[in-house]
Amino acid sequence: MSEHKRAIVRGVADTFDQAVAVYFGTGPSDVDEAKRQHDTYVASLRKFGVEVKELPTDNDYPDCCFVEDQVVVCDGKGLLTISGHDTRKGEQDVVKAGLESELELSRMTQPARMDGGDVIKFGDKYLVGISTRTNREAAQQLRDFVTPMGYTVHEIPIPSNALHLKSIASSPAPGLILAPRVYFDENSFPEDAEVIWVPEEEVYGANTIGFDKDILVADGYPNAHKALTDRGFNIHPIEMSQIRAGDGSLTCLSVFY
Ligand code: CIR
Repeated sequence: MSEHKRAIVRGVADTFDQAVAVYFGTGPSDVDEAKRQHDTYVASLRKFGVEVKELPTDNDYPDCCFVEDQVVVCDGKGLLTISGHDTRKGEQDVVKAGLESELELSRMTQPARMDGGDVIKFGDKYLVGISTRTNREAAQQLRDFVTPMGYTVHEIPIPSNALHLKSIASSPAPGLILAPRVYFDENSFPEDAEVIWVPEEEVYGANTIGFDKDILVADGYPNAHKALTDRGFNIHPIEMSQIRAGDGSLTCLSVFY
């Protein structure tokens, strides 16, 4: 059974063309198209049976659709992060309001800085990217949060040419990781992980969301798609070009709980 049953999402702001964009492009150029792509994303989650709660957007926060960065969820509890980018801290109030009736919430404390895009739940482990947005203090606070629930934390250094762990990797199914080799070394992932390496030029295609045998993927990454279909998965590509232009991937647009 997929772990992806309920999710929050947040609409694309009218100001999305001012989103922070450093890695995948120079910023969104067509906000209406970004909104259409977001609508298709939300419809796709619903198609896979996810109960989706839509939170109001806020034009004061161009990046506010990327809800994933604001909280990390573990077994009915949520740990609110301290955003790794100062302009994004104010996005959290609405995320907190949307989740506080659903989850028991607590907060990280300074000097922790974390974006949820650096966290992959992987069986009984949380893989945590140590990046320009997420520091080791935050990894330790996440460890303190998940250890009582029976999980461990595995830290992974993220090279400076990538935003988050999930900008360059995902776990489309239990035990499986999809990632480009060049961003990682042989010790990056846990020993028991089966890693499918995708070509470097398809790094964006490494971000996926799995629903058992069905996998939501970004359109336009044929080698990543083939690697998944060769393993018997059904892939469901959606257009992400304008979301990508704001450095966002599929996972960034939702928090599953
Ligand atoms: C940022 O730079 O913070 C946003 N423009 C993109 C955040 C993407 N979030 C994610 O990968 N989890």
